[in-house]
Amino acid sequence: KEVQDQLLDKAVPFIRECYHELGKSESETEARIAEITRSIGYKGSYEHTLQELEHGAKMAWRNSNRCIGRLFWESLTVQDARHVETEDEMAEALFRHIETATNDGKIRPMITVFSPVLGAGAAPGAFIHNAQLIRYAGYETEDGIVGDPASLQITAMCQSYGWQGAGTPFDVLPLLLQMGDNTPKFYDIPSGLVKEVAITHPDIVALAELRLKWYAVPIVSNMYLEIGGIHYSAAPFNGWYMGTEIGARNFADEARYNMLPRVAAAMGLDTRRDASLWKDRALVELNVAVLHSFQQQGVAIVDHHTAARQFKRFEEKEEKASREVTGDWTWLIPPLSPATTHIFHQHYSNEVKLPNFFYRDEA
Ligand code: HEM
Ligand code: NRG
Repeated sequence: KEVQDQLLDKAVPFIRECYHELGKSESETEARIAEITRSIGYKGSYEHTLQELEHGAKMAWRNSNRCIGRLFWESLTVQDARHVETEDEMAEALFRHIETATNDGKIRPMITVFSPVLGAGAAPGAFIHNAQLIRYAGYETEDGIVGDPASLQITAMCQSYGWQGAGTPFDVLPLLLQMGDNTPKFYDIPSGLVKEVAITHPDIVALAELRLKWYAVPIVSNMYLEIGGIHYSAAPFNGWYMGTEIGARNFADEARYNMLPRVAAAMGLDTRRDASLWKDRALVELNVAVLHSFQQQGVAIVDHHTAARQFKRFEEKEEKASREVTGDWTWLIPPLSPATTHIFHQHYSNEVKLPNFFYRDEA
């Protein structure tokens, strides 16, 4: 009973806000609320219409405090996969997501929404074990870690279910999928679906010799989507990369690919003294290389200066719509030259509005 009241307490404000934004009439709104109230009383839950799901997902992106890419929230493509019942069907829908979102490099922001977890007696929910649909494996070996150290746990889990990787620094992990209480199943992603970008620098030739590459599309799959009190536990979404995510973090962090010493060596920098700022110089050129390579190979990417200006336009657009922009300053500022963006010099309220995305507990 309490649970049902809590659900209704979230469903009602969502429907009012959603239907207001969609320009629906008072009577249609109240009729829908009455219908949802009946449904929750009768079966403990309710189902979103396709329109509610689509607009709710867009609102969740718009409310994502850590996201600098929110100007484009209205352009989100929603794949409704709520009818999916088996791991095989999940894999099929996710392969379709990867292909549609990649769009040969002209990346489309997209989300695929599977059936929600509805609790006792209800149909089992869908679960994706991977943190992103496409990510590189990480292996503990005698000579240290090979691949992405962030993937050690998921890699070991895939191996425990029978997967074997080639053991290169850039093995694409399989999807590890689960319906309800089933044993997870792994699915290799057809390699033709995984677009990758080889990293070269416009004038530092030696940088290509590091043999770096990265995948084109970040498809986040470790968050659940909450709309009107309903939790969609599998709702992977993607936009395109901001260059610093790859160049200033994935390649640069000591706990990730840790490439700054090798980039500095390729540049012939004096790495004996911190005060030579060799790390900073290596960082800038590594980030130049990432942006250059994606652009040259026709894959959408945004630099942090352009992204910050787009975020400024988002702030102005929201102001016009009489909505307050909330944000998490610590995440919105880029990890490279943060003070060159307006975001650094401003304050943001980190209040959490709904609908939104939240981290899942690990399975
Ligand atoms: C976080 C950029 C699209 C939702 C981020 C971050 C960046 C970013 C740079 C910080 C990531 C980090 O530091 O690890 C962009 C760009 C997009 C885009 C350039 C291009 C269209 C989207 C879409 C959604 C979304 C389509 C959802 C529908 C989020 C969320 C986070 C986030 C929920 C926080 C993730 C977390 O807490 O781990 N985004 N984003 N973004 N973005 Fe976006
Ligand atoms: N930093 C992570 C990706 C996080 C989400 N970033 C986006 N999201 N751009 C990484 O793989 O580097 N998005 O939906 O576009």
